[in-house]
Amino acid sequence: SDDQTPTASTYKKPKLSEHTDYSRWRLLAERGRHTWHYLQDDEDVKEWPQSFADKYFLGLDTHLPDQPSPKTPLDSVKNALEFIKELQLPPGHWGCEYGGPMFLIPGAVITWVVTETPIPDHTATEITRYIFNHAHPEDGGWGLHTEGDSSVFGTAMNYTACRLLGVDAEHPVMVKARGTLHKMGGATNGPHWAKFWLSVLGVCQWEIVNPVPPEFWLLPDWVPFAPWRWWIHMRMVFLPMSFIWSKRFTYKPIPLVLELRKELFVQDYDSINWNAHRNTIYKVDNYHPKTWLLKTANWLLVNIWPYFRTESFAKKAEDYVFKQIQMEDKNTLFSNLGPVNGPMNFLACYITEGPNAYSVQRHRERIADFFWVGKDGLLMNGTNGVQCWDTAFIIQAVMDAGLAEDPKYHPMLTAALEFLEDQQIRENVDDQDICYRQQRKGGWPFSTQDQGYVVSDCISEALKAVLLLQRTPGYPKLLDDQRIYDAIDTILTYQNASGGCASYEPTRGSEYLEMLNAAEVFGRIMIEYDYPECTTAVVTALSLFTKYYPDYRTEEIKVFKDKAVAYIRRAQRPDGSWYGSWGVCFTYAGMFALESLASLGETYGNSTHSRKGCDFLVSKQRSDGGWSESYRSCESGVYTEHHTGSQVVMTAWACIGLMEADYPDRALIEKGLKHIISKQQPNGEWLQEAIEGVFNKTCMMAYPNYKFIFPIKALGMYAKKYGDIALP
Ligand code: LAN
Repeated sequence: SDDQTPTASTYKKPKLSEHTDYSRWRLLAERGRHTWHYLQDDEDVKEWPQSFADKYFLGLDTHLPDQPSPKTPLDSVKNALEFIKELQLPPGHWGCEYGGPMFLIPGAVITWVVTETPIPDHTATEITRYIFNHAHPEDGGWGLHTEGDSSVFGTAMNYTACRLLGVDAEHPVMVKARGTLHKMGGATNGPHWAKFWLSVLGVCQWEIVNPVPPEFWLLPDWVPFAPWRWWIHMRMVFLPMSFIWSKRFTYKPIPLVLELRKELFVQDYDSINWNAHRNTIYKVDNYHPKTWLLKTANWLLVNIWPYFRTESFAKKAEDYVFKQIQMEDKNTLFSNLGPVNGPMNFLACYITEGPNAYSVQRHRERIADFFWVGKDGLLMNGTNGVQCWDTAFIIQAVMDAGLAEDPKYHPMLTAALEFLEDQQIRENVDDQDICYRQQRKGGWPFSTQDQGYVVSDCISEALKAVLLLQRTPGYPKLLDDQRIYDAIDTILTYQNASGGCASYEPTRGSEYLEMLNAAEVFGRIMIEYDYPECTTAVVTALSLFTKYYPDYRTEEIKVFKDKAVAYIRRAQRPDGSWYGSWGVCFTYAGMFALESLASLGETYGNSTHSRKGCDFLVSKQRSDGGWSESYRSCESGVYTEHHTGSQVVMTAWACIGLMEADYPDRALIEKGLKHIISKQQPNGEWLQEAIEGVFNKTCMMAYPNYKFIFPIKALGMYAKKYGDIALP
């Protein structure tokens, strides 16, 4: 057929080497923005020396001296602070490799290729190194995330990325992965998002993609399933995806695309009935099977709707959607909400405005912010960074340890405070109601002000850090009262009728919307839910605020807190646990929930909820004193132990929760803390263990700075509570 004829394009296969010269990589941190640079010129290498942080992230030798061996909890904290002090970046914040998801790089690579964006050899080399390093040790495929079982999503997408980056089809890694892909039924068994990206590239045909009609965006707001009601990550992905789907954009059939058509399927490309494979899916990919309702809707959209879909109405929808895309680009300075909608918006701009448009240039620059060079290679982070979130936690951890007034930590904390001051969001977005954005003035984002999306708990944690630090003697008061009130005003918009708080916005739609969840690989994605973690951050921020500002919106805050904690009590399971959505899993949520209860004076001694919560955690303590929960808990909803043994981060979470609740058996907490200290390295650091975070039930997310933050917090809390004594 026509589209089997190879066409010339500017695609140039990158030249790969085994690895790059690590001594040439540098992280540039401008305000919060991160970009990695590979210095090819020896002069530049001399002029811009590699920092401690660069070396640490790259896994190079950092030569930090051994610290005196710790005798007390605070000794251990101080050793750790010596280490993380060195990791602070020039603008005052902390960063890290923020990996986990294995479906992000391929979206970016496909976008680069189809938008004729050249891929430098060093970039291609390090991305393939990362993908190779994360192939499944047994079957050579890739999973949804770095610790997951091989799936078609992971394998078909990463295989394609490697080939586009210049890996030969007969390379042993490709041969093995292809074998696994074929065992899983080939790319026609992929989930919706895989079929989408492969159709963009021209390896699949669009009939295999279940419909993504942009017309949805024209629904009136009152319609119960209108997109503005969806969880923000879903609607912001659905937005450009619907545009690209409606355009049926397909890349030119360059020779490599024709080769991939031969490699990714278990049958001859020409014999594939694409429409018949819309719903075929491999079992590992099918965490959330499509409901009868969604299947019916898809059937109608495929078989009936085309007879009614007029060109002019489709055009109207596309135009409206593109306008929304442009608002998202403008409001985030082209950073975009995340690493999925970022490349898709990029492609939508390319389709509409052409290869040299201003918007396309800006996307080409901005996509770099998601990339990070780590010891395993170049990866795409889950967000454009963790700047505000980790910085707020580090400040709080030092405060909890009572060390903020120690002049030794003064420069570090002052710079951190200045960073949070700089990153506070000062205005709402333009046309907030038209683009359905949440009030954000006075808030903080998870990553950077440029990205600009505030989150209930990110505002709260940053606000706590600022309130605590700028009232500590010796620190400047950088935020005046009005800026604090702005933060509170925004926080107070977040409560749901249930009393709980969600993430980016209060919940806007019904749980029934989950029936329209089309991304088979994730669960609980369609709407915002109440989260014990987010709710706790808000409750504790409000408590702290009222302590310092007893007269501002006092009554509302009291009612808010009471309702919020009532939600926390209701969310407790009969066994005393809470399910965590953003960290693994019952241990993480348990820590927060116990803190919420404590903030209203409910502790082990006087509250059944607190007692049951503690008893649950205690029942999971291991004989070495530590805790060790596996990410499998998140998928299954049942507490599951991790096979690798006690984990420092989880042990810290459990100990913090128990201390918040005034758990009476101090020896039990001491045993946990002793485990943490025993794992500390002579230079003050802790080493990375199993993955700590999660989203959407199935996808794991690494939080590398948690191994510093939570041990410091736990040890510091202990010292404050019981005195800085050698642990028995
Ligand atoms: C994050 C990271 C931070 C996280 C916390 C602040 C910890 C949480 O308490 C609230 C939710 C939030 C902000 C969050 C939401 C979902 C994110 C952005 C992520 C887990 C990081 C990556 C993930 C994003 C959805 C990844 C892209 C994948 C899609 C399915 C669109």
